[in-house]
Amino acid sequence: GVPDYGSPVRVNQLGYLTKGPKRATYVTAATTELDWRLLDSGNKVVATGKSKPYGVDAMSQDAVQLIDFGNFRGTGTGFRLAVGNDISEPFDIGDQVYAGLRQDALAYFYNNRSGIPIEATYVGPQYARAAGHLGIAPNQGDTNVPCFPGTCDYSLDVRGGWYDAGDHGKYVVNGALAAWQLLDLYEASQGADGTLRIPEAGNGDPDVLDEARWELDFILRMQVPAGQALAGMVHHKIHDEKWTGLPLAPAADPQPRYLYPPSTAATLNLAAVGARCARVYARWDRAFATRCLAAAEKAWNAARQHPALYAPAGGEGGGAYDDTKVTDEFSWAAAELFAATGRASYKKFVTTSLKAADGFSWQETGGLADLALARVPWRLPVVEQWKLRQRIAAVADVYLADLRSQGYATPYKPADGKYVWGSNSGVANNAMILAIAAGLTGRAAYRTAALESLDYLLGRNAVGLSYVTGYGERSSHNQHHRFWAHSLNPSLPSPYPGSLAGGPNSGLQDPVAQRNLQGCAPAKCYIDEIGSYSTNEVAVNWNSALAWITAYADFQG
Ligand code: 9MR
Repeated sequence: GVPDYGSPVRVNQLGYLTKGPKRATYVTAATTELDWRLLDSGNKVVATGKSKPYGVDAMSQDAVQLIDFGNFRGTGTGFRLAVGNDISEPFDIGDQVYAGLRQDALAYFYNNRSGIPIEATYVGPQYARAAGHLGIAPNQGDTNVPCFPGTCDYSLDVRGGWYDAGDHGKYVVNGALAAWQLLDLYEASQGADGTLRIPEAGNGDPDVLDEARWELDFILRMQVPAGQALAGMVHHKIHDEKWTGLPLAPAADPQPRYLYPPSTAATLNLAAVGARCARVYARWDRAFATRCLAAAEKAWNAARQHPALYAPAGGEGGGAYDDTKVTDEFSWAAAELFAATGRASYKKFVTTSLKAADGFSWQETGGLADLALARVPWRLPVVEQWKLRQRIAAVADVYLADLRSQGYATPYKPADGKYVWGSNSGVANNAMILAIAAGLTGRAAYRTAALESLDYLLGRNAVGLSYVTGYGERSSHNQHHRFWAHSLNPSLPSPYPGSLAGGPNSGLQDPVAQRNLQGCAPAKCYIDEIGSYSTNEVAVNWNSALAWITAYADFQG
């Protein structure tokens, strides 16, 4: 049958900032301008205007018109936008629209912690669960995890960290990226103690740093100990021997778990995030900062000695996170180590810069070198500061043009016309780059575009869905997750509010997508079913992107 995309009037179903952009997209075959009405919660018309014909949006194949109600200055809840008889989902307008999501996007991480009970005090009774993977039967990890047979002969205590996604694996490369993004979020928009509902609230350190530390402690445990052949290198990942079925609570996972061989990429991820850790925690916990830097430098030196240990594709029981190009990881790690220490010996290894076509992801980290330098401009000569700003602005210009030129405004527009696995993180990460460019240059258009990117994630898109659970009248709520598996077992909860779905993926890389989405336009290759892991999974490195950009938006309100 024809999928239900809800109202043809597509809006940000959470809401719009009083002093932010306010645009919507209307799906219609009409080619002449149309009258729109903004209705308040009492159905009173509070603004009117004319839509702008657009034509067919390439990524969705939808014929659309654009609506701009940015001149409206009122605030409130329950607004709706109408064209003829078509009426949008309701939304708010105010300065605080992102305050709740900002926190819930971060609550994702506590909910997905390994090695600690998730307590009702913080998340409510529905979401509480026993600690996973503390070596208590039937769990076989993670306190004494052996290497995959035949790869080495020791075991490590690698408890803690966050589960990657819908599965119970823990992977260094994207885990490090997610932790890095929370540390960067802290630097960009600060954040105080006592703002999150986590056990560490009230300990004196900002909560977002406490949350990031849960992962950092795990990543540090993944480093090969002194005395071993590959000392200082970092195990790529730890996960189950075989893929487990759904649903399955972490504490009920009976599979053997293994450490998979160290990789240059994982090692450099520790070097990068460890260096950032050292810089950010210096004023909060000097001992931890010192530990982070020591581990980061050890990792850097080990990676220099073993520059081509690549994680292989394929395998059983966990994601591959394979990568055979690590020049970008070397460069990012060097930039973070330079940012932390100021040493020229690191700076000379910074060889990459931000590129619009790449943005950044767990696999492509070259652009992060520029984002690292952007946090420590005083370490650069004035001419280099200027060049750095120019480079980031040039990328922001591309994303701005991409956003302005699409029917559903988004800074994500892949050149090959194909949406990738986790495309929603591409949207959020590009929005982050726009926001950083706005800060560096003071150009308002970048800020506007960064904020408008959130409209796409929250409902102004080709499927008329907010991709964030619990935010919006129509929102994703069947994401692929072994514990938040309500659609498979009604006694289990739905995803925690604030969980971002991976989003449209042209690749149709799972059976549910293959059965339901044949021939889909890129921006419509999405299905809110728990079995569709290639379009509808959650992941730490996607929610970190959401957390960053919602913190920014909240700050702008
Ligand atoms: O985010 C990853 C994406 O970039 C890859 O294309 C995909 C296939 O290798 O894997 C994604 O990561 C998944 C990981 O392999 C296993 N845990 C869930 C992750 C999110 O779907």
